[in-house]
Amino acid sequence: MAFWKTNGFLVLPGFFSDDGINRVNQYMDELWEQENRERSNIVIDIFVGTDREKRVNLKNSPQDARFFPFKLNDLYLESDIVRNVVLAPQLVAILRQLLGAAPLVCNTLNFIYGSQQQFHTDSLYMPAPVDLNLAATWIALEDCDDDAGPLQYYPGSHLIPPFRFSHGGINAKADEMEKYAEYMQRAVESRGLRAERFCARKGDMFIWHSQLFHGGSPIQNLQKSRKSLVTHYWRSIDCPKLSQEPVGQGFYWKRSRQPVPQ
Ligand SMILES: O=C(O)CCC(=O)C(=O)O
Ligand SMILES: [Fe+2]
Repeated sequence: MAFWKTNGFLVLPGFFSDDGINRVNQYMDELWEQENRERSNIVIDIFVGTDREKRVNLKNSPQDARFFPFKLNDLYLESDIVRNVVLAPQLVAILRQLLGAAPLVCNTLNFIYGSQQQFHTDSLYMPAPVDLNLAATWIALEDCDDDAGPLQYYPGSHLIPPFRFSHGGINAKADEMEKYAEYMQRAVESRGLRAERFCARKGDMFIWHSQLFHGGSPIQNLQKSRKSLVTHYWRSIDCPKLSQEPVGQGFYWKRSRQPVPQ
């Protein structure tokens, strides 16, 4: 807890056994098989033939989307293999301590390649319903080399007071993102913070705080995958209006799928 409070993250080496991880990888591979793809309701953010990510239904995505960076959204809604990993009782016990209450899965993301996502705080995109009660986990589904675009982060950046957008909140307002980035850059520099990278081994887990400034480093070698499972958690008690299901002493939000632009 002391390390978490000072640094805003935890590294748990070898937290998951190969068995659990292999089941997720096998499930992921099977998803791309033609008949499973066609039957699925899964929503994917792809980066093929577009500068920015584009949200589409997996069944309508180009066949080669799987060979380029993408995010598969909310597989926890589809598969108890994923649910049982992201709400494993030993993990739930840790999240209960960090959040001070039972965790609620609010989304999951599956990556094969690095995200190359700019430095950000997750409260921009899924601010906790109460205070800063959000935590996220990054589970390595394989070893990650330094040139595969590892997760990067500034230890201690979670203590930077959140940037306030003109609407008064901390969730992103698209036309003020430059101001946000300047504010955060100045804040990490004035505190003398230095970015670190998480070059994980399969089964390792990284947990971070709502306000940890982090992103995906550039992929130096496009041949290299970097399979990972990211989960964002709120607190169950902070979300009395959401439909929740229990697993492993924690909960998941039985949400509707991310809307796909027509
Ligand atoms: O895995 C990454 O590169 C970044 C993922 C991330 O920042 C997120 O999903 O919140
Ligand atoms: Fe993030």
